[in-house]
Amino acid sequence: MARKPSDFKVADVYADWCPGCGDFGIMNGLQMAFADLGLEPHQIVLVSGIGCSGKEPHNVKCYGVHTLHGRTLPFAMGIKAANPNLEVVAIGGDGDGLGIGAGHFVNAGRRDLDMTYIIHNNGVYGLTKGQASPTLRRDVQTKALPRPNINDPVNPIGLALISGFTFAARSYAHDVRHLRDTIKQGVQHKGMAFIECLQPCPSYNNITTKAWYSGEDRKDAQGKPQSRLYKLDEAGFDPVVKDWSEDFKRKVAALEKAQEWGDRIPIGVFYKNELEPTFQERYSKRIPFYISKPPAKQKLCDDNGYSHVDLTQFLEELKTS
Ligand SMILES: Cc1ncc(C[n+]2csc(CCOP(=O)(O)OP(=O)(O)O)c2C)c(N)n1
Ligand SMILES: [Mg+2]
Repeated sequence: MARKPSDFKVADVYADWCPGCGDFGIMNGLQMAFADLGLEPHQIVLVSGIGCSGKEPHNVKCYGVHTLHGRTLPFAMGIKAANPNLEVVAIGGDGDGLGIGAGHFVNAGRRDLDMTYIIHNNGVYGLTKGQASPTLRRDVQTKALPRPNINDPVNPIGLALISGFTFAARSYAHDVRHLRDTIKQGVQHKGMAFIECLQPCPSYNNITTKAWYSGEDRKDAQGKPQSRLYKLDEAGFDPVVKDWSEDFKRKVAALEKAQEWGDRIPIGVFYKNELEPTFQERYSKRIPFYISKPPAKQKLCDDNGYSHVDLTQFLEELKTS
């Protein structure tokens, strides 16, 4: 049955983000992408961390888990490893994924499970009232900061590339069609896909606002705003690694693009490599029935509740060691 975005709406939950928050756009982008991909709600698990962004699973009809701050990825990777037949999408804030959760981010790239991770990049800790997040640039002073930010930012696309993510893309919360298409590409990608979603925070980030992204401050002679965002595919950028010999070249080109900020900000796919075997493929080589009978589908006990695993010998060994 063909699905519609409204099939992924949750009727009885009030989305309590601030008016104008980019989280609404990301929610719509997810619902549109899932519908276009022909997925059923029961096939998807949306896993979030703590932050305003952490509320996405409340508002999208599918399985959802709102986990601990910074622990989005280990939780989501555990679900995917236990049941590789599920479509797992991890989601969280820039503080959640690049501050407290940064170690998990790096190790997620290294493992390359076949799933998707989306970071809401608003430059602030929105939920806790606007402290500087790890992506806020040095010397920038958003309105909750008593002084300009003293630290340098993390580059999310750059970190994804060097950590081993096999797909790295960026989109924008207020360009929902672009975001929908980017999420679709991320979900369809064979391997660990990372999507940075630029997102204004109307309450606490008064610097990179919606008006700033759309270039309201720099109109042309006809009075038309000159958007700071431009699309990589329209600029002729090719992110796809077709042969290992060109991998380094594509990574360097992607890193160069990831450095661009300010007057021109690229969105779209920076890097894509499907030559790398995924965690699922590597694991299936060791355990051939891993996909057909993954851990989540195996019986742990008999009908009387007794474990199928006989721990007697193990316990005896423990006693004597
Ligand atoms: C272990 C732990 N440390 C700190 C907090 C407080 N806290 C809640 S949300 C948050 C940051 C949220 O920022 P971000 O991840 O960027 O999400 P946003 O609200 O901007 O979407 C912090 C520090 C917490 N909940 N748990
Ligand atoms: Mg944030």
